[in-house]
Amino acid sequence: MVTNTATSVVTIERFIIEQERKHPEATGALSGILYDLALASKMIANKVRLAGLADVLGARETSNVQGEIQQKLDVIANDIIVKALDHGGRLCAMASEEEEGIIEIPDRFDRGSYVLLFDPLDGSSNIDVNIPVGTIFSVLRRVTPEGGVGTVADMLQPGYRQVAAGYVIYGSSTMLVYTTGQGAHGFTLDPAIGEYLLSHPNIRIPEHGRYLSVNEAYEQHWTPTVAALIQRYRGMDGQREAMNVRYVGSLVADFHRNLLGGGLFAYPANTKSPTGKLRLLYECNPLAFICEQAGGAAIDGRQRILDVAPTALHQRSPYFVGSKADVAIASALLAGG
Ligand code: P6P
Repeated sequence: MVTNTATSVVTIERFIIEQERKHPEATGALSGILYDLALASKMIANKVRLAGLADVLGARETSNVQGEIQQKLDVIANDIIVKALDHGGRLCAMASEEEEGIIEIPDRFDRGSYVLLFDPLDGSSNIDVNIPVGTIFSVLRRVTPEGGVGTVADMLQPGYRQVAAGYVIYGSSTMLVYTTGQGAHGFTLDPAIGEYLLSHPNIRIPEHGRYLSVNEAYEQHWTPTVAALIQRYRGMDGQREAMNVRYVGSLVADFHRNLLGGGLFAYPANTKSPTGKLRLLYECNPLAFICEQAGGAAIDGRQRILDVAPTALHQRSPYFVGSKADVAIASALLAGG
């Protein structure tokens, strides 16, 4: 008898269906959102891969709500996601880093029970130099009456209410990592067949990190407590073995490396960014959900990120995310204020 040692081939669609079957009450709407996001990410991957050739590089003259010069690709990515998800009848509204207000579902389409928040192409300032960029998304169940238009109230929910979250990293390979609260799972795109295949089931982040991801250029802008914390991670006070500093400057790239290999990503508040730089609703919360599902943790310096009660769509937050033991060090030191 020949023992079959081949690794089972599981597409993301098959995996989503199997996950849905664990919830008899599921209507399939959330699964449909995930299918559509996977499709949109394949289309974005195609644009990112060809960026150098198809003259979509370089900044447009327009800027987004953050006042950042929009790279052509992040506008293209934004539109791909909106058009892939606006007609499925599963969402009642969307919100994007690239758009100041919420994105309504056109009257000609049915409105569903969920809202989608996303950063279509995070790290887009790195596009021209071929550094990995990413898409980050978060799904919440609406809190306004079914059937009506979605409102900002549907978006301003604490992160622990997320029903799904994920990111796509457009790197040496294209990977989609997502959670619906049943673990964090990674899928690698096989471009030859255009399918995402399960490559990293049940991701677990190591308890202690190898890598420290922080922009040390802001050192003189940190509070003394934050500076002491970073010194701790550097092994300078003898309380912890020194971590290797790895900082790409592209959140999804830094987060993904730390998720798989163990590490801590820190974007503290500083005098230039007094509330931090990263956006709570569509960057900090989704990555925190994934990280906790993988056994890690995420805080804003005072509390669990997923417990923060949002007050504005594009609000920023200080952010410490990664290996649980290293986030615990930040909690202990920063709790002292
Ligand atoms: P800084 C990219 O612009 C981004 O939003 C994240 O992807 C990244 O982690 C961060 O900003 C880098 O910010 O201030 O270190 O350049």
